Amino acid sequence: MALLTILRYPDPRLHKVASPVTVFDDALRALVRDMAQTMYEAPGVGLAATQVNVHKQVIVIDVSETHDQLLVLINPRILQADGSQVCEEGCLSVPGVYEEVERAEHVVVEAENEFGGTFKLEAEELLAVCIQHEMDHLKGKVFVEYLSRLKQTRIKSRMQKEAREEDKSKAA
Ligand code: GNR
Ligand code: NI
Repeated sequence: MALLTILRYPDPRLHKVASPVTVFDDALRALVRDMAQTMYEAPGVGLAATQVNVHKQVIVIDVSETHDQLLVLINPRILQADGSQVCEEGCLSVPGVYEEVERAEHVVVEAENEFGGTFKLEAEELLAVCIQHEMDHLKGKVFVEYLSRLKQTRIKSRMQKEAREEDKSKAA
């Protein structure tokens, strides 16, 4: 098992579009395990492969309080989306930023698991939000892109400043 490095906004690699998974092998299952470990350790309720610089359609999610309900979504596609909800979102790639985003209230998703089996999942509330947030990552979209240009600019400069300060304290 290994912890993976999470890319920080505004890293341009967060805007790459992920390719579908075609081979369901041990390397894929190792990636899923490492992503799950990285998500639990962060801690976060979801992680997309894009965030660990792997540009394949792989997502792990666990919104349970007990952290024992791991969901693995490979090549996810939305079959149905309806209603709307506003949720305060955060992102492991944009630490410290929490902003409200409007999403579908209810989604039906089809995906493969890490063994290549296809399943359907119906979700609402935080799980539905999380699925949409992670699927955006696979398309190269970060949640701050839903905010005003002014907020995006402020968040970008705050992240860049924090990255510079971290580099300085590492050098010292
Ligand atoms: O840990 C996370 N929490 C969260 C809270 C509200 C809406 C979405 C999320 S996803 C986020 C982890 C993450 O960055 N996934 O990409
Ligand atoms: Ni995120």
